[in-house]
Amino acid sequence: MSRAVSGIAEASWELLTEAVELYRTDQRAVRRLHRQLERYAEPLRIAVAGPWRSGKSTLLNAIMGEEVAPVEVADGRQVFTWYEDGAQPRVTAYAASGSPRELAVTRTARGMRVDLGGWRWDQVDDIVVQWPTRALRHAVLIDTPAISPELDPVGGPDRTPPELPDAGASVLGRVVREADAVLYLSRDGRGDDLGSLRAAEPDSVAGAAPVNVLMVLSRVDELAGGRIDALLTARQLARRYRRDPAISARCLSVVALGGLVALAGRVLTEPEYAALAVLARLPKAENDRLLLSTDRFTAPDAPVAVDVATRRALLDRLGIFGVRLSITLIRTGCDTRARLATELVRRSGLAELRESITRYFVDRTPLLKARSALAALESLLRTEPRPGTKELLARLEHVLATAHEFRELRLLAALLGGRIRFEPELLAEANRLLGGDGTSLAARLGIEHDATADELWERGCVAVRRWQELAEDPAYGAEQRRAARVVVRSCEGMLAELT
Ligand SMILES: Nc1nc2c(ncn2[C@@H]2O[C@H](COP(=O)(O)OP(=O)(O)OP(=O)(O)O)[C@@H](O)[C@H]2O)c(=O)[nH]1
Ligand SMILES: [Mg+2]
Repeated sequence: MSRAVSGIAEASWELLTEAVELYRTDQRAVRRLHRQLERYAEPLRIAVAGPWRSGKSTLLNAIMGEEVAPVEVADGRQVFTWYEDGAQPRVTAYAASGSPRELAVTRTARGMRVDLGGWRWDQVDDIVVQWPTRALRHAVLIDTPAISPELDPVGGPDRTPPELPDAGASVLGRVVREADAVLYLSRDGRGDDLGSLRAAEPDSVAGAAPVNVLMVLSRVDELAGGRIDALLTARQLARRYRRDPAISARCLSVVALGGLVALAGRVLTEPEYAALAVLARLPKAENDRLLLSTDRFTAPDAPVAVDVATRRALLDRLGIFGVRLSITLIRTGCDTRARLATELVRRSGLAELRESITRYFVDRTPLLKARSALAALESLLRTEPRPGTKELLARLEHVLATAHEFRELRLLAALLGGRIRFEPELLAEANRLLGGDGTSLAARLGIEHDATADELWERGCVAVRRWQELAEDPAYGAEQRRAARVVVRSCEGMLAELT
């Protein structure tokens, strides 16, 4: 843990332990606080949230590299499904009352079906899936129920959403209380629910540290009418959104993901590849006709040597865009299952998503946990006032306002959102020094991982001088100079780590 980060972790821990003392006569409050303290030792919790059918479960599977999600729950039930690392696959249900219960599981083509064994669905709040995979080593992923009934923005055969009685507000409330960070999926990039997510947080934390959300443009293969360059278009769109102040004020970054293509790449089988290869051998004109629509592709009398059941299965696995893309890729050199699978994953945007999760979430684990703890403490202090809570609240606000780690994140967001401007080169450097390209010393100083301490020191000194000068340069406005001072403080923190 870097020195800078341990600062905020310690400060928040201290406030929580003082609150335990303050509320010692209130068993419920003390339990709440202890639960928060326990979370410091647990893995980071990342919720996958978003509108109905935005691709949440598919994204989870793509990350895990297996079709595990969704765990089928009764329609309309607000169950959170937690995926955590475990030696053996195991599924446990948790209810508000009663002890946890291990569930029998059947794997289905689309995830897992569980047998509640005598419990009713309305008794279950959480299902915990332990699954042996490296992807869960540093974080717990939470599949959450839809928070709004977003109707298909791109047209298509989706059925109508189930009734979501007040679901949005209650799911958002739980996401805020229980997750440290959020992957927010949106098919159109509007992110209407992001404002509600902020509104569900206690005021001081929401205002001082608004940055624990990554927006994922999802199902992007359906953009651009499913044209072969849809994924590329989506990446450009994500880049544009990143620079949009209205969006960057609400999330750390925006990444584009073709979830279905990513998952297909991770689980593609030899028979699936073989069927695609047969299609790829058709004359191009015939292929184009066949792939004009899903109806044509799955027509029983289509003149192809791949039976209709297999074609339907390919469509389920890849979507019409994925089938088109795969055929083009096979034609242009992806001539084995492994090559095609690798190329599908590469084009899907999965690597960028995973990198962003590492950079913005996993690398900032202590900070995000401190943020969660402070949010929980703030809401307790506000809802259950007693002598002494006012003072503690003031100290909490002081920690939020002065902790350098939060200042860094606020400045990063302001720079990304264009609210504070510098010349492009300086902007890129500030972004890097503040940890926007990764929080390790090497990443911040823009130097190879195996750099010596002397090289790092040298770089740090150059950076600190440049930003000190900038902080005093009258050619810059007050806001820019203030920003430069925050960058100086980041550099000083790095130099302190090197001594
Ligand atoms: N074309 C395309 N379809 C996708 C993609 N991701 C998911 N889908 C399809 O969209 C439907 C919903 O996907 P899910 O992953 O279950 O979405 P969800 O957000 O978990 O849905 P709910 O939990 O019901 O709100 C399924 O039929 C998926 O196959 C994608 O990247 N591209
Ligand atoms: Mg789902």
